[in-house]
Amino acid sequence: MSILPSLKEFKRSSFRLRSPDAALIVDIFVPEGLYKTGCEACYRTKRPRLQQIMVSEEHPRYKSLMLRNKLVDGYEKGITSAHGLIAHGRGEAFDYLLGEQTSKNALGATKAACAYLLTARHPILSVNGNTAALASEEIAKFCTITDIPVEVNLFHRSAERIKRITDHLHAHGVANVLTGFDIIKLNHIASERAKVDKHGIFKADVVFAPLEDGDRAQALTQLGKVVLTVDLNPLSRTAVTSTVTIVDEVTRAMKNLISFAKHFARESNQDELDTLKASFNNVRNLKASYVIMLKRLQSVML
Ligand code: PTJ
Repeated sequence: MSILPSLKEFKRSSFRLRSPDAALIVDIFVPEGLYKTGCEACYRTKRPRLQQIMVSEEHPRYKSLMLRNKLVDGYEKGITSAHGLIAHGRGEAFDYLLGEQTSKNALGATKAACAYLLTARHPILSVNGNTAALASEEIAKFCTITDIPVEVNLFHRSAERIKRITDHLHAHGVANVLTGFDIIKLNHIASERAKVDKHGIFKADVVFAPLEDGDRAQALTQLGKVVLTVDLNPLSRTAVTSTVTIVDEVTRAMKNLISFAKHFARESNQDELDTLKASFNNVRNLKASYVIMLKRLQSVML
């Protein structure tokens, strides 16, 4: 028997809220039986007849649903592209195989990435529509600790989206956002991601680009830059061509990155950071992710 309510039940368990002056009417649907302890979180949407979606913390897929809500919200605000929603689905599939948790090797990669960022001369954090929608708060915290600037760099580039993402990042406390007024076009990139800021990605020696596409990761590496990425798909061209690939979900990875940055800010040790960089092996790290996925598949084989 399905735990999901039928459409009839779903409609019955709805109620309507009015603002005091009755100017705003909000329909709230609380599917009975699905949520045990009331509504801990809600997501507002502009979709007709459905202004709020409640998600209970008790729901077994609470974290996943909240991430989806953030992305749909980003899409409705013109931050995330429609393609970004599909890209997230691919990520989710890989996350399922990883057990939806940070592995030991992902943590090691995050530590190495942090070491690269803290020892760089010109580090930059490249943000796209998915990363902005999912992790703006974490980006703000990380950039405040490290003083690293952000560049908005998009696959589906438009002046409108760049502005919306920049405003969104500012609203979440990211102070230094380069929006690409001083643009240079990089060679060997067959997408709009080739357009980079002269004072950002172009000048950078270390580029941190979560949810990157393979084309640019490869081109940036060929330009002699260190490329750090977050990608749940350890088989992707981005994962294979980057200097450090964190095979983890971007919000989990950013939280861990903040912890490492705080730790290193307290007791910064150049030798330790250099050793971390020198001892990191991306191929070995990716293989460890393949093994995790393989073991998980073996353990659930019917
Ligand atoms: O905002 P734009 O226009 O720059 O577009 C951004 C997307 C993500 C649509 C664009 O860069 C793109 O098409 O990317 P790809 O080539 O689909 O690659 C995205 C990768 O990120 C895939 O390998 C996914 O598995 C992975 N991924 C998706 N969601 C997450 C993720 N990795 C970590 N955390 C996630 N939440």
